Amino acid sequence: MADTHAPHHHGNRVEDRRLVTGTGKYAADWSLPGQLYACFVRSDRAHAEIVSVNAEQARKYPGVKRVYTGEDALAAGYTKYFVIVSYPGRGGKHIIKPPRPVLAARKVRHVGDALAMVVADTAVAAQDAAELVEVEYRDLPAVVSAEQALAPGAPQLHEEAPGNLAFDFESGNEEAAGAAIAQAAHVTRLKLEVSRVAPSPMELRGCTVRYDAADGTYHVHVCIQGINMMRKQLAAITDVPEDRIVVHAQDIGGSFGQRSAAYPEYVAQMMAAKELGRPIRWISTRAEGFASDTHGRANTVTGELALDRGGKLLGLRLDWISDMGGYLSATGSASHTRNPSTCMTGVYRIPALYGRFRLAFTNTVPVAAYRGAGRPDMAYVIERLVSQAAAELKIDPAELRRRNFIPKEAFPYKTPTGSTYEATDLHGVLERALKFADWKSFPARRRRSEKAGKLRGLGIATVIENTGAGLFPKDQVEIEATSAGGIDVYTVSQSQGQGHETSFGMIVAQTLGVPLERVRIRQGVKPLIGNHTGGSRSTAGAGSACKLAALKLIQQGKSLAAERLEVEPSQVEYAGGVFHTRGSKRKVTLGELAGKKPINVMAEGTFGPTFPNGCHITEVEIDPATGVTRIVAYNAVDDCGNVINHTIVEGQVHGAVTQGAGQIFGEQVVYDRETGQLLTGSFMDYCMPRAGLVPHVRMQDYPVPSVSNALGVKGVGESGCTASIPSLANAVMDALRPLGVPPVDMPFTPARVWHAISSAKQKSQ
Ligand code: MCN
Repeated sequence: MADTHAPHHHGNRVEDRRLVTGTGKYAADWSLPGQLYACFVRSDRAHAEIVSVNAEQARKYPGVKRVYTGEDALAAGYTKYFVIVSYPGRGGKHIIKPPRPVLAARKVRHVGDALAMVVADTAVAAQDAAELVEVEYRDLPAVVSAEQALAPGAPQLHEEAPGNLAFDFESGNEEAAGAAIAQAAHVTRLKLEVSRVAPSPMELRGCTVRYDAADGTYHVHVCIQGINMMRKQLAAITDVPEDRIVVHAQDIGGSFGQRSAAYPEYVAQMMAAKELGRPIRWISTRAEGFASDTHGRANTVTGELALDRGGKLLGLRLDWISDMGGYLSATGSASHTRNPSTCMTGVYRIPALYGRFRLAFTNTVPVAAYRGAGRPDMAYVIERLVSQAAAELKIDPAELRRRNFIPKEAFPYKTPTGSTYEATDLHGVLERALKFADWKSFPARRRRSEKAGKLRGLGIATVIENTGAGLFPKDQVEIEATSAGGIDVYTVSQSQGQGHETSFGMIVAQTLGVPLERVRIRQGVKPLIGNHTGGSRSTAGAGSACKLAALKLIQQGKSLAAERLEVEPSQVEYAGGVFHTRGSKRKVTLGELAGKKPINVMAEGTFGPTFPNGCHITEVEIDPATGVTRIVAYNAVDDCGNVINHTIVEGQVHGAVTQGAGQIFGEQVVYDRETGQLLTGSFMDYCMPRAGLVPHVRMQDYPVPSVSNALGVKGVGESGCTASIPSLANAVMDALRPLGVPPVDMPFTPARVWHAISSAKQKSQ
């Protein structure tokens, strides 16, 4: 293990006072003079032709300015959408992107599909009038499962996509994996479903658009993950030049991948803002969010893992079917093809790999990246297969992993699916975690639980993931040192709760040797090149550029100080915000140098990807009488490279573990199979995790510094999801297996677990 340690900081986040005292500024806090209010008319059925939209009554409603329909969207030409996949799939075929008018025209494809927009003086008038819009539909049969959508005879969503197949992608070597499976002494097979979930950040989605006719600029105030990603998409959809779109945002109340997209509502608002000459505001309701904010995961995967008798992994083949919903989202197709395929070998040396990834259209809300974006899904499949294989071969699951890890000397490791893992220490992480979790004495704990009438299970997951490479070629950061001694740092990453003001502030403060209080992080206010916050890349990317910019500031300060102190720059030394001459007492502070004119420096770089990895060991206790599962121990050891701020890292892991636990034990978006109605459209039906679900998450850092960036960090924002999902599922299966329960899938609700136990008991009688 590496002994390099970045300076640790244990302390409160500097942004928290603002955020918890109600002085943050979120999408709904942008209130513009003269603004009008939009309300969307949404489809109440899953799949139908629109015969007519009669807005006559709505138009007459007091306060209504205009009602827009799909025909307006068609007339404006707003029918494209932005999809980040640019690579070909099987046989060189490209992804199919059928048109998507920003207001559905002629056809609706999911419950919640927006087909008209009412604009009025007040939000209430807009809502009242929206209820007066009469839509005549011709119902079509609906399909809400990806597997069924790809089956012959399924209802067709888009003419352009025969068989509802949006994209057919593959990775690895089909022949080699096939041969390995055909010849292996043992093959473990599982069919798994990574449920569709609703990310549900605390802040509701919202947007206010102002059009400035004087210079033809749209000002879009919206919840985002970064100004550049939003502007690029809006420009791509509307053909408005990027320099005529200004995106504004300050605080974001959570996103988890869901806020990166330029949703159709925003474009419809652009259309109205220009035509009506007034700002247009729209704030979603929670129910609208369930039916129109992108969902996450939604994969059905058949996996086959080939091993020899000694438990050596020989090959892995996956048939991966992803549900994309009614339309492609910006990120979903990449999240469910390239993202999972880059880490398909997991932490193991598997000589033969092959994955086929098919993306299907269904009559459901579009699916996009959700915390982990395909990597938790992949980790779930691999780690369930490995633990299942261990059980079948009667090998300790930690030992089976140990035997198959990519050995230390093999790093940097080129995987059979074409990515290159940077160095880590898999054995070190595992051994530390086994000790941390007291793995060896589990049998005693299991017996204790048994005495109390409970089933106890031990789960393990050893995972690795790639952090996002980013859409933009580099990350720029600008620093401005002012005469008052302040250090203003500008980035275009966008914290949604990750605490960048603290961690990026620390990077700059530590590089400059000044107190954190003097540094102010400002996101998205200067037009710089750089990536949005996503793919756990902000620290490696923008964070690295922060460090480079601070170093550049010292360099620049030295030459200014040399002039002021009348010496050669080489004679100037710097420490703690002060430049002084070597051996003499003459000095000048950064603030004094910035006296007349602030000092500005800009630094940039291309960083990443990084490969965070870890081992999470969990224990659950199941009450066989009720099927209720309790997580009784959670132990995480994570290698996220050098740690900038341990408290934030722990918070990130804790939050993501809770989201993983939510998915494993209850969260699931459910559609009615016949009608395509959304059955989980509120928190009354959709089971959000509560604080009591997750016990104290014990976490240890195991830093092996990255070499791909200036800080030696690896991303951590998603690790907790990637590791918790397989670890908790493996714990449940470990508790159930002794009863003869066959593989069960998420969500492990009390009903499902109870049924699994009862049917196993019946069979054994
Ligand atoms: N950090 C650190 N040391 C490291 C790595 C990270 O101190 N070695 C700190 C960072 O400086 C930063 C935080 O941990 O404050 C997360 O950093 P990083 O891993 O670089 O991830 P990003 O900042 O790019 O955040 C994105 C990631 C993603 S992709 C999702 S989804 C997600 C997540 O972060 N969504 C979140 N965490 C979230 N947390 C909150 N509260 N809300 C969301 O919407």
